[in-house]
Amino acid sequence: MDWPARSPDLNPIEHIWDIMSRSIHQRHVAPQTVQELADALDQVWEKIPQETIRHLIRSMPRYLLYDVNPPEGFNLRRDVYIRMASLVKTLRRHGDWVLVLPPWGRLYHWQSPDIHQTRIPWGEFFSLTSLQGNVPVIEYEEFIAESGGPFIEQVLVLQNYAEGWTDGKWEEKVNERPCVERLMYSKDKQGYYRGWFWGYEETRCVNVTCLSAQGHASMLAPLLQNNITSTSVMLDRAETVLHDHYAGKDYWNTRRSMVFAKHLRLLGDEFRAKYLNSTDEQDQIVYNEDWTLIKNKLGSARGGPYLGVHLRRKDFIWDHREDVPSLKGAVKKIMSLMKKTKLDRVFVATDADDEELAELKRMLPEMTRFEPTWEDLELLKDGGVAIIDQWICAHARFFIGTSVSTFSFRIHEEREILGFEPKTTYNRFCGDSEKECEQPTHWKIVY
Ligand SMILES: Nc1nc2c(ncn2[C@@H]2O[C@H](COP(=O)(O)OP(=O)(O)O)[C@@H](O)[C@H]2O)c(=O)[nH]1
Ligand SMILES: [Mg+2]
Repeated sequence: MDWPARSPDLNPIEHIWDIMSRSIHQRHVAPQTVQELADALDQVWEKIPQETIRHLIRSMPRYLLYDVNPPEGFNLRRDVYIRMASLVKTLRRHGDWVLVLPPWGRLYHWQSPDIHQTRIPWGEFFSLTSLQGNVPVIEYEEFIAESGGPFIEQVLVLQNYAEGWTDGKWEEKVNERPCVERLMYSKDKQGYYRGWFWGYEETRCVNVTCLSAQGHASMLAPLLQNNITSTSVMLDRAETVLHDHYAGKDYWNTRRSMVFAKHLRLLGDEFRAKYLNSTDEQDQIVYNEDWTLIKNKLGSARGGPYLGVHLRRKDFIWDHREDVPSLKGAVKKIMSLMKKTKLDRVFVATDADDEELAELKRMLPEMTRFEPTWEDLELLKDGGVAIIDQWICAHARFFIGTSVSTFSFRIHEEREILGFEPKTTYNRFCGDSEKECEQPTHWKIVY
């Protein structure tokens, strides 16, 4: 290799470092190799000014990984991504941080039998180039490849404070504390920590500690920047920290960048055209592959000639929530909405079991559903089918969802991006005997 000439403002050590970090960026050298070189330079190290070392560390790529409490579903996880993207943006003000996307899998709701549903990369559900237009992200397998192996230096398990809020007073704080819950990581014979790591069994971790945290995501930035020198840091239970600014400009930028993967959008569009007489052109929906170019005025989108319904069942009915309707109650509402909106087609997205589905079809014969064949399902997975359902609901002329379902919330956001009149979006079913049936909040899009 030809060594570039040293620029006069760099001392020899800085010069070497400069070459090394450029090699990392160009993916010629793994950060591990650099670490080894740095170790070899240890003797001369002491002679380098502190300021230079700080500068050097800042110029190294660093990886932020994260995971979420296992029982949490797909759509809350999408929300946690927004919090982490925001944290990485803050971190990037002082260093070359990259967000590593936690592979999908082992979600409680993804129960379709006989299909492989772990280690699913984000690219199967979302457009990676779109995500990258917001913040640098890589898949976990890319992290393994470029960081030298399935090896995470530091896991920080986030938790609440054992003592709760002191004196009932809310304040933002973060401290290393003893672990409150049983640790989901254990040491192997070599002294490395092993854990779930998204089904990548060979992943090892050097150090696991617990961190009590109370506050917004970017509150963790100073600690990650100054107190931790590891190249790769994973935040487990990342849902513990809150949004930096819920529904602000940064929130919406990240949300807009979460474009569904193209094959899922295409399948959704084909279904709309074939069964619902709905195309973007007829529906007056302006769309662009590049999310940064979509700035539709609220009220500009007309939507396809059908009523979109998200009817959440399963765990939402098992604990007899009073804000969730009976099937009969839901059908009654759907029929009255069809009359009011003069729409004769209804698209239903639901997680209802077979028995409830049969009942629903009996009471509402005009309903349409996206029903994947087994082959489709094997290809798309439960997550892909859920996204197609969301996509079709997002294009309906009028939408009604289920109370406090993050699945419905994500549809609201999608419709907000497409430019629907809020009245056609922020609607939900009421429980059969619910007294005050408050409708969902309109979180206005910010550009
Ligand atoms: N295909 C499909 N899946 C659904 C629907 N409703 C719920 N699900 C499944 O159930 C999960 C619900 O969990 P989650 O995403 O956490 O949303 P929430 O529990 O409603 O807030 C989804 O991720 C889907 O896997 C639906 O209408 N269509
Ligand atoms: Mg859930």
